[in-house]
Amino acid sequence: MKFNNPKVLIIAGSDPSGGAGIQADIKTATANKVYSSTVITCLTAQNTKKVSAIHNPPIHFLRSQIEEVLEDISFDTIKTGMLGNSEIINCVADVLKKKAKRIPLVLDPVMVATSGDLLLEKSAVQDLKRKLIKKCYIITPNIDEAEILSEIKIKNLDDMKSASKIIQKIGAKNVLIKGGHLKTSGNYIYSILLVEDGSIHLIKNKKINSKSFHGTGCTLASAIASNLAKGLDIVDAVKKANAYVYKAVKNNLKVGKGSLVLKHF
Ligand code: PXL
Repeated sequence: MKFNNPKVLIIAGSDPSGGAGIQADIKTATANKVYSSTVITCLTAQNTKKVSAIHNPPIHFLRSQIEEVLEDISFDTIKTGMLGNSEIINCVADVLKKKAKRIPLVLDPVMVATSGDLLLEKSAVQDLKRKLIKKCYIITPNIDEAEILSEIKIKNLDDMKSASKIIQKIGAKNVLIKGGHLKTSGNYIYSILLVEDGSIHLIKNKKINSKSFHGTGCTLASAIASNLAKGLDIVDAVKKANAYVYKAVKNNLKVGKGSLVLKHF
């Protein structure tokens, strides 16, 4: 291990059900033995079934939160989750550009919740691309997000590879496209990791049969950020994070009436 006191800064939204968002991020970092600081971009009112309301803090207050922790603590990685709208994206991008230029950014381009509720205003996609994706070390879209970002339809592994190359051209150094939402038959889910050097790595997971899981995307991105903070290289960081999520999904918990949540312990 490169660092003996790894620290990740998480910039994301709150999910009071505890299944996704910043709550899932903290559980993941802790289970992976990494210290986490958390900047809250927004509060959501939600449970395992639905999101009913979103409350954004005043933008100057969001800025203060990020500036205060960055001024004090040296982070090894930063992870962003739900950013909500263009104003929030622009604020986060601006502070990171000024105060955290050299810290690797793990960007989960959160757009839609498992429940189907919209978590990013459609008009904000261009700012996400221009201001943050351009600067990130790794981006972790699912199929739907990868389609929106690459502007191509994704029906199979070849399409995933094409989309990953388009997204890398936007500026993301490494691109992980998660295949969980791909409508294919068979017993496996395939994800692909396109690395800086152009190599493509296939990640294969046995399907776990259940309706849906809440918080898998947040957990995966936080596990990647935690592993990078510990000094793992990108391929090992992603593979180890994938194994962590797989186990947490397999051991899932039913805490409410909707989606199942991940078991981090
Ligand atoms: O999983 C995406 C996500 C991210 N952040 C928050 C969420 C969700 C999904 O529900 O609520 C706050």
